[in-house]
Amino acid sequence: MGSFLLFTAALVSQYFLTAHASFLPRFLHSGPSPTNNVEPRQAPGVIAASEFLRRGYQASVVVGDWVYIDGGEFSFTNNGKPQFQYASTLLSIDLSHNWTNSTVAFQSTTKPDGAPNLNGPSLWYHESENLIYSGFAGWNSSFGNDLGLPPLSLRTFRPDGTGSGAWNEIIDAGSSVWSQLTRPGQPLMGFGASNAWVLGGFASEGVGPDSPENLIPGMTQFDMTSRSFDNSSVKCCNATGSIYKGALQHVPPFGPTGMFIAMGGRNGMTNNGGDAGLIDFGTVSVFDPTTQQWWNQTTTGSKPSPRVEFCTAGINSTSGTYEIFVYAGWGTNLGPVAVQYDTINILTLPAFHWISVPYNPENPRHGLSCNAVGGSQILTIGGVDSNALVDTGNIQDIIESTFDSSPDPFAQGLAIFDMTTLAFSDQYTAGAPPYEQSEVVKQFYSQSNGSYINNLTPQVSALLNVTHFTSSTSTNTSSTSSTTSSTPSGPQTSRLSASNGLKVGAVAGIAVGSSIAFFAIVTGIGYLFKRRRALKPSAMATTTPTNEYREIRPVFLNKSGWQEIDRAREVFELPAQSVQELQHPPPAVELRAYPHCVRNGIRS
Ligand SMILES: *[C@@H]1O[C@H](CO)[C@@H](O)[C@H](O)[C@H]1NC(C)=O
Ligand SMILES: *[C@@H]1O[C@H](CO)[C@@H](O)[C@H](O)[C@H]1NC(C)=O
Ligand SMILES: *[C@@H]1O[C@H](CO)[C@@H](O)[C@H](O)[C@H]1NC(C)=O
Ligand SMILES: *[C@@H]1O[C@H](CO)[C@@H](O)[C@H](O)[C@H]1NC(C)=O
Ligand SMILES: *[C@@H]1O[C@H](CO)[C@@H](O)[C@H](O)[C@H]1NC(C)=O
Ligand SMILES: *[C@@H]1O[C@H](CO)[C@@H](O)[C@H](O)[C@H]1NC(C)=O
Ligand SMILES: *[C@@H]1O[C@H](CO)[C@@H](O)[C@H](O)[C@H]1NC(C)=O
Ligand SMILES: *[C@@H]1O[C@H](CO)[C@@H](O)[C@H](O)[C@H]1NC(C)=O
Ligand SMILES: *[C@@H]1O[C@H](CO)[C@@H](O)[C@H](O)[C@H]1NC(C)=O
Ligand SMILES: CC(=O)N[C@H]1CO[C@H](CO)[C@@H](O)[C@@H]1O
Repeated sequence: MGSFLLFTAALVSQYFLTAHASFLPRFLHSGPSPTNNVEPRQAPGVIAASEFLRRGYQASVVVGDWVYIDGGEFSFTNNGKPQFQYASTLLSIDLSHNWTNSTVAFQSTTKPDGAPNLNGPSLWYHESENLIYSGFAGWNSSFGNDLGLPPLSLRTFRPDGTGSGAWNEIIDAGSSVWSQLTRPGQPLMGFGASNAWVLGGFASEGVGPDSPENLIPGMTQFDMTSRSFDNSSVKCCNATGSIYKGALQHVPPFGPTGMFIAMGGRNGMTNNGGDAGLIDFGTVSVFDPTTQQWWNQTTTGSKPSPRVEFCTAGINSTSGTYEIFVYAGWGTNLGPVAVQYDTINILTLPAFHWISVPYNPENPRHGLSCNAVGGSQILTIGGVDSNALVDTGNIQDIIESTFDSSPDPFAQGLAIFDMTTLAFSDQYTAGAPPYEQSEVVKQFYSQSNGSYINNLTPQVSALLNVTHFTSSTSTNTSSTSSTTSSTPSGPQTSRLSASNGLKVGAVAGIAVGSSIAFFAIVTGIGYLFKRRRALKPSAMATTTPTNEYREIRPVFLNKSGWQEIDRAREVFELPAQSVQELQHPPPAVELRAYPHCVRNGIRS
């Protein structure tokens, strides 16, 4: 039951033999390097805007005046040819100065030998120590020659206030701590109040989420103060199995010690196509870290369609509400059907009401990260092309197509979205004034007269009754507002770190980057579109997918698709190894039929 047929690793290794011959050497690079107007690859992971194609599956976190970006993969052109690589350094962007998409500068900081370069890595900030913890979650990149998944270990990075910092291994690979733990791929993760929470996911070293045994049940807590892990069997989220590829958003101002909201993603195994397994946003799950209990909460309003690998960013308003912005992601089909997932929906708390932001979907992306970066701004980073054109059934080709079908229309993959004006903005503005609700959010609260309270689960309502807003000016929550000094995630004042006087925390508390990356799962029958892979930079910008489909081919087959498999073999002479099981699926695309795009008389 529920196992899926995947491509073989053989196809993947074939790719590495043929396509990575022209890799640029990895740089040995020490220290930060401000990199404006960079050469194509002045430093690892830093690409000139003119050569940049895509970035995806990274994680990002805001600490003080910097956003730090770790892990993931990127692509760029070299003499017109696409190149693919995993990120091997820690990048950072200065948030203390204004920048535009043409003036933004990345810094690149080397990582120590042995520090893993993972897709979808965990980056948890512990404010009281000014340390970022990394190394627990994630999986290995599909690109580059660093193939093995490094063993579990835990490292800290101490930001130095200049975009760089110092690494330190605090739990090495030999520790007995790891004997009880599995590195999770694509769990739902969040941190706050000195704890990180890791919900679900699947075993990174296993065969991906295609097999039930490989899904990780329960939730793991990492206590950043005692540096200890605790694995509990707590269930969440209307999930029959395990959950992954969704978001766990920290909401500091509500609840005795804040709260977390799990939303979206995938639930356990997927059955026979459709959107089975995708978790509806009509119910979100509320986690109270104090009692470690989960509660279901239904939502009202205009929710996002079910999806995976979206990003979230949350922010407290000056009106005593907390807004969570859900951006992009995909419904597990590549191609034109993915364009509709270029959306932004706001979940406003305490009402648990969705408001959708009106704009034309045109830049679908998934595997991106988002951070609230001060004032009303969200910085969105990367995201691969969900409207990718796929030319073969080769899994590596499919992965690459999401990196090279089109250069990111956002220069350097970066965009700023203003949560008050609800528009993408031309520039990042340093020192912007505090976030205020947009008109639509204001309007909702003034019209609801507090009637949303009737929709709240009693236990959630009780949590919402404890708030930590510094100025509850025009709030219309029923809050008995209390500023609890024992709540690290509550209002923050600037503080000095012991070592260097770095000002931290003002932004970090509200800026939980959520990199919702992806992993191979095979969920049905995929029909892929052939396209020319010879990538010409001039042509890329104006790629019109529908004009380039030349051929379709069944690729991924699940058990309910046995007939299709047989048919596929007859029709396409699919190589036998194409339907064997992968030892370790590459972090790949989820594919299913594109019924409306059938060409050449072949139908699903
Ligand atoms: C990822 O790591 C696993 C386990 O070390 C390995 O079997 C697999 O080949 C790697 N995959 C890629 C695409 O590098
Ligand atoms: C937590 O424990 C369960 C049961 O032993 C195990 O299946 C799961 O893999 C553990 N979680 C992690 C993240 O290791
Ligand atoms: C949440 O909903 C699911 C599915 O209806 C249910 O199994 C679970 O027990 C509920 N959780 C709580 C705390 O009510
Ligand atoms: C749980 O999922 C089922 C099936 O998708 C749905 O009918 C039900 O309403 C969900 N329950 C909650 C509490 O979300
Ligand atoms: C860069 O910003 C300018 C305005 O400063 C805007 O017109 C343009 O569309 C942006 N370009 C990209 C690629 O994001
Ligand atoms: C940054 O941009 C804002 C908004 O455009 C502007 O008001 C401010 O003067 C700029 N700051 C600097 C130092 O240029
Ligand atoms: C809120 O109150 C106003 C005026 O008192 C009324 O017009 C409106 O219908 C009410 N809205 C709801 C949702 O009850
Ligand atoms: C929350 O506060 C409101 C107003 O004080 C009160 O009516 C309500 O009963 C409280 N809810 C819970 C669950 O305590
Ligand atoms: C919002 O949260 C930030 C960070 O915790 C805090 O500094 C700020 O005072 C809060 N604003 C309000 C209005 O509560
Ligand atoms: C102005 C306004 O909307 N006031 C409402 C605030 O919320 C309470 C319920 O907590 C309502 O009773 C008020 O009418």
